[in-house]
Amino acid sequence: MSEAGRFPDDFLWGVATSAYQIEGAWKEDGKGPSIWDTFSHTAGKIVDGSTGDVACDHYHLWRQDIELMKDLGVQGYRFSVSWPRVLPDGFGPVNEKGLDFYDRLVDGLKEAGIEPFVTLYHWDLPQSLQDIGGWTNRSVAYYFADYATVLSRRLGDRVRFWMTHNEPWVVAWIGYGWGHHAPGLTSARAALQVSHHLLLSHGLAFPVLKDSGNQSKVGIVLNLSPVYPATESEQDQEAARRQDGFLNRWYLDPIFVGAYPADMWSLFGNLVPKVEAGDLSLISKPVDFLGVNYYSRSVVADDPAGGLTKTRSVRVPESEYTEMDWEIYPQGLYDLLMRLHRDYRAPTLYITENGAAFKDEVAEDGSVRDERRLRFLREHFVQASRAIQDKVRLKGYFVWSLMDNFEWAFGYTKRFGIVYVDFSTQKRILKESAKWFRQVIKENRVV
Ligand code: IFM
Repeated sequence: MSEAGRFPDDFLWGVATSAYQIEGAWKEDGKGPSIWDTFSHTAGKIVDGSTGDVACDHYHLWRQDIELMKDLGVQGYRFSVSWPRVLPDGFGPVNEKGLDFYDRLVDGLKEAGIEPFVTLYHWDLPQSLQDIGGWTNRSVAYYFADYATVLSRRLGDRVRFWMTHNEPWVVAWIGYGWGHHAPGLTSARAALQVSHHLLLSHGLAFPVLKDSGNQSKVGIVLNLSPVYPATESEQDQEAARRQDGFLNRWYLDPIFVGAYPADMWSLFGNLVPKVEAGDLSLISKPVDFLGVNYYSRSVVADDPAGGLTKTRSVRVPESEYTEMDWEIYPQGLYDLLMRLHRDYRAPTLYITENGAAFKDEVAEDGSVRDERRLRFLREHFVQASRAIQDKVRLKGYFVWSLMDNFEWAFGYTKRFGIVYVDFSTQKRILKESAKWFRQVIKENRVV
């Protein structure tokens, strides 16, 4: 790559979504309930009282959504499969109609020349598995591997790129540690055990997906956030190291080093998970790629009253923040990619999610002028291109998200899409950022 901001010829541009956030059809065609159906139907859990019952109605509108992607010219589409749509009880009899949906979707994408990137778990655990303890129960990791077998047998002749999990840190801490996400538990011990079982399930599913034919490439997606100390003081630097251990190294080390970070193991004390012999060697089988979800950095100060890691997040007054109140810090993407390259000798990398929520409005002329999102994406693309120039093996970039959708505990109050969705009519409108992205893809450079 010579010219700055130009991407390699084989670079893949895509968009990402997840099943619960867009599909709707929550109890159609034999789908079983997921923990997110239960959670969103529980009063007080979602800020606007909404659910994913209908969401973007993608289950019915998927053809139109493929047309949208075709129009944008994306080369890849990252989506997730709803486990309870395929296996209503999490294991046992397959729901053929549910599996047919993904079969048709994959065919449709292939016909449109769009490469499917399939995530197996993007948070919608079958409720029946939660009834036996969810991810705190080691058996669920084995059920996950069986679920992987079902998918690989049915889709493995056409799907080349598989991701076992999306953001295990979020599943563990926000779902089981702090209770803001399904299943709504609040136990640090559970969160750490869940983290381990998620990684174990990745290790168990990995060979299954590798065997699915078609030279499949298998990876995992982590939410990673470079951590910076609030000041240069030794205490703050130590605090940053702990926070990095908590957010990043607790997942990266088992996968790339085959061990949990010793400093964190001792910090967690008697909360550490039960790990059986052989688990870490399964978890550390070399992945074909790492999926990186990057949204923001983390700036922390030492704080003895600051929970497990004894840290406190610090706001940066001169920075701009998104609707999620996440600091916009494009340079963090470059720092993160370089660190993965340097410290972990990461194999192929994909940015599997990057994007931002802003207040979008439809103007009188019907357009949605989301200049801030456009600027956000442009600045992050520039950092990605810098990292490639510095030899990082970054092979693709998926914008989160194709369209506005159900943003978990925030319901429909946060819009991340490059396509606007009017949830009362299901009308889709390309935002300005989407039109600009189309041009980036066409020219394969930051325009
Ligand atoms: O919407 C989520 C997605 O499901 C996982 N990564 C972060 C996104 C924005 O919060």
